[in-house]
Amino acid sequence: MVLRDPDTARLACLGGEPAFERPIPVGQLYFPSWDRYEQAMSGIFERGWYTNHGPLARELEQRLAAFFGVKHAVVVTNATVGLMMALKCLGLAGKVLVPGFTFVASAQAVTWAGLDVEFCDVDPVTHQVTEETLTAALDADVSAILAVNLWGGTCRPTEIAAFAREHGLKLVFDSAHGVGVSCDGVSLGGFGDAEVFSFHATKVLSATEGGCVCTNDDELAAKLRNMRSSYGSGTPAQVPLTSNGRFSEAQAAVALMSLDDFAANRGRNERIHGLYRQGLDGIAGLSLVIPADTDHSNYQYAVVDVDEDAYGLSRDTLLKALRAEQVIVRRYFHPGVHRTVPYSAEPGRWQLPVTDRLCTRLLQLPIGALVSDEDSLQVVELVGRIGANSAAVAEALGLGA
Ligand code: T4K
Repeated sequence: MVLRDPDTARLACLGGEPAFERPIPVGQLYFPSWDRYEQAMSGIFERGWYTNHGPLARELEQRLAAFFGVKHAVVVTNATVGLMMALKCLGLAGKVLVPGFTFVASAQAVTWAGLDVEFCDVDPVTHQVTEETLTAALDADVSAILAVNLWGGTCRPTEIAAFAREHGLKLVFDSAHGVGVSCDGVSLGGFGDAEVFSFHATKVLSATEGGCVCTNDDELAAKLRNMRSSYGSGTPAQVPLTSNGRFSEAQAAVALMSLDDFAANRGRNERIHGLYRQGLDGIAGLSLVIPADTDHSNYQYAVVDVDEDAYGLSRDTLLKALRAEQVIVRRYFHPGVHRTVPYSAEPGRWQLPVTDRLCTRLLQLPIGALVSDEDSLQVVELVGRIGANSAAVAEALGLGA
């Protein structure tokens, strides 16, 4: 990434040139070199087999099962479809507990599966669901929990699984952020009835679009494979509906290369995350969120908590000032899912003070393939300079300090 001279540049929101010549986005965007991609694609063209459980998709399923340490890894079009299928295959009825602080897809999948969403809050420090936040939302109509492992951290899945067992609830983990993450030495993948991972381009393990459902339950795996397409595959199993959640050979080729590169890409993320942490430590009011309860994170996101009083600017003003510099920061998640359609049709039904508060404070910084060490240092420098000029920045952006 080419930087303009940081010493002479004025902040872009104060009339200077953007610090970066090209946008640097949030999102991992780790992709193989063109040569490797071309070679993989030419193999697919030679075989003339492009989708419908081809050899690369089958190889990927085997390698993923070993990677996650599970009996079955069922690859699917994306994590959203994987969540919908897992919930549907479990034959649930009534309500499913879902955190309000998550990506909309978590709750939408529950609704698509014909179930009712019951939102719960999250822990203010870890941002994850806990036994306490689940208990506060639990009632007799709840049949399952959709727990989310956020940010490359975990919600302590062993404890959540014990809670689900104690209350006779099914348990699915939305581990869209959690590829290669472990808790107490155990990899995510085998917890609960099923765990669902995302291989979107913005994830550490990428298939461009993609995901997988992991389970140790043979019957559930057979159902998932039969629900994944209109004609089923593998062991026949009765399912209430079929769909098209198939994985193409092109997706599988990219995912296999991404799996080869995973350790290196994770290591690179760890380094950038460390640089952000070190740099932000010296800026009042800002702190980098450490992925919760994991001994091995993938550093899927670099999440900053903005304390407006101490930093001098709100999260949203900082976001605008950074975007003016071509640092394309995001505010995951905003607003809380309970405030989005269709759930917002019942205003006031869910009181989620922690979720609401986090939605105003968190900002994701660029991390992944397009971010060099130098870029991350430059981002930290910009964040410091924006804070040091808080009054002028607030006035220029018209947002109030
Ligand atoms: N559960 C959770 C907890 C999730 O976070 C997600 C998805 C899911 C379930 C569902 O997983 P999938 O069904 O997607 O497999 C992004 C991702 O699309 C989404 O996968 C992710 N989580 C969510 C948190 O973020 P957007 O709408 O913010 O992405 P987008 O397109 O704005 O991209 C982010 C940045 O990356 C932008 O600055 C542009 C840049 N970008 C993106 C793409 C796709 C590129 O430069 N090139 C690209 O190809 O949702």
